[in-house]
Amino acid sequence: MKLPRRKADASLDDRLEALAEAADLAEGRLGQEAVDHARAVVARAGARRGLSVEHTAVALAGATGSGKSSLFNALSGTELATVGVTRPTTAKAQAALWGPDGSGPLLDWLDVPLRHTVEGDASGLILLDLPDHDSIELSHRREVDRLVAAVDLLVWVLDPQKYADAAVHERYLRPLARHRDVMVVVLNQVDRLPERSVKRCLDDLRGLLAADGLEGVPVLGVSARTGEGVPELRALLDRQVSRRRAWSSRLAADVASAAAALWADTPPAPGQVAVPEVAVSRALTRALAQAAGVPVVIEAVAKSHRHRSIAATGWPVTRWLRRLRPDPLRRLHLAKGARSSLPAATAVEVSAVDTALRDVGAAASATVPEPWATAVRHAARSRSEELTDALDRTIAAATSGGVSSAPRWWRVAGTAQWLTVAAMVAGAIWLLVRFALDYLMLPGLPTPTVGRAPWPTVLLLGGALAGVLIAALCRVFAWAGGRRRARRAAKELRAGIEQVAGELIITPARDELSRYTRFADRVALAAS
Ligand SMILES: Nc1nc2c(ncn2[C@@H]2O[C@H](COP(=O)(O)OP(=O)(O)OP(=O)(O)O)[C@@H](O)[C@H]2O)c(=O)[nH]1
Ligand SMILES: [Mg+2]
Repeated sequence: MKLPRRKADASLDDRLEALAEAADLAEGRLGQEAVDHARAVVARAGARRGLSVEHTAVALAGATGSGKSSLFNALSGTELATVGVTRPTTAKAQAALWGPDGSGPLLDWLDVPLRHTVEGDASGLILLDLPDHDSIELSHRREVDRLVAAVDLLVWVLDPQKYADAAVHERYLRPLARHRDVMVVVLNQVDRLPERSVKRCLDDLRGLLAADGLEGVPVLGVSARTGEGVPELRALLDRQVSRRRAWSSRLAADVASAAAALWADTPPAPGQVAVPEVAVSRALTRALAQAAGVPVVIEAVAKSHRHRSIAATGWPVTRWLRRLRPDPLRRLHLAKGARSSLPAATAVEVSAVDTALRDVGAAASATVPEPWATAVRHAARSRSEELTDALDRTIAAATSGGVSSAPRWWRVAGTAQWLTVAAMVAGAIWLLVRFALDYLMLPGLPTPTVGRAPWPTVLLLGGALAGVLIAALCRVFAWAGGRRRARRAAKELRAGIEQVAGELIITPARDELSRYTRFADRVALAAS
């Protein structure tokens, strides 16, 4: 993905802010080194911006014996720096100041106590002679690294013998590929080369620099001994110093490097990150429902309704038997907070949930590069420990009424059933009275008939038959009602489970995706 040029480059302020936020967002996701580096850049930029912008700190850096101190003297027209034959010579950096007013805090921050004022113009140039970067002395290398990271402009002093040394190219020049605007490379000691070799040597050096990613960086052939090329170098530095922008170009290059290190590759343009929409999948809901025992609960809802329906509308003669049996829903102890008696998820169910979670993670992270993809997958599982409890609560809430309200027809059927019992009892008493009168040989009562059937018999048998028929009919209704309630409960439970999955699985994954898109956007802005 190529970074499109923005119409108006973002300000350094915006880019620094973006880098700081990108570092915070990358915390725990990307390598700590890149995150720390980005934070160090932000901190350094904050410090440098608070110091003199009227001064430009220029460092002469290079291998031991390349002639940094000699060039320092040649540029400043002094003998301030010790030029030695024993290597290494320079142990502590020192500064030559052209116009020292107001440079104190900047030099304090650079931690360069050795300072000399150069008489003459007060351009604001601060020239620093550094120790050798390839030193056998660790303290020298530390000093060099500290100052190379902090100064506004870098002059790499190479010499004909060592200009191709891997040390300077690999350790310094290549990582500073984004700093070509604040860098000058000089090939010192050209007086030691036959004239015809100078150009060839400089071309060779340019080729090496291009391979380092530093194509177009100014390369000058100079001699600190004869003074050749020194005025040109001085003029080049003066141009940079008079612009008073090297400090901000340097910080901008630092921000770009740090942003690139955070991204590791070319960052996408802001707002161009493809982020998948993650939703609760059907497979996930199904797996969670199975593992949470939803089918058992739904079945119990249907059975409970039938159980209570029969208890309310069954044949009164036998319905009390039904009351002795427990309600199938209550038997599951689904009340909130209580330990339910739902069977624990089987290994197959657990692994189905696992697969569903993995699928969600894979779908969510599909268009996201590593290591963010891993972070998204982790996020999808980050709260999976909470699933069991949350699902239990959802089931408890969905069935909290436990038993549904009694439908009105139960009352009607119940009353009808009592009427059938009343008819039976009336018929039975009537028959008993008749039987007693007969037994006592008393004159019998007149017995009205329905067709040819006597009334008491009709009442007794008809009541019994009607009771059984009503009970049978009610069973059909109860069965249908149970099914309906089970469907409603299933729907409610599905909605509840989707909500739990949304909260505990999808939202963390989405949050991580948003974190990634924000990060990508911030990095792209910082790198612009
Ligand atoms: N012929 C020639 N010799 C030079 C030139 N510049 C420096 N030298 C010599 O190279 C040797 C090292 O010079 P320095 O200026 O001390 O080198 P340096 O880079 O400061 O070395 P360190 O302080 O050890 O890092 C000295 O003997 C200088 O006289 C040059 O342009 N031409
Ligand atoms: Mg020196």
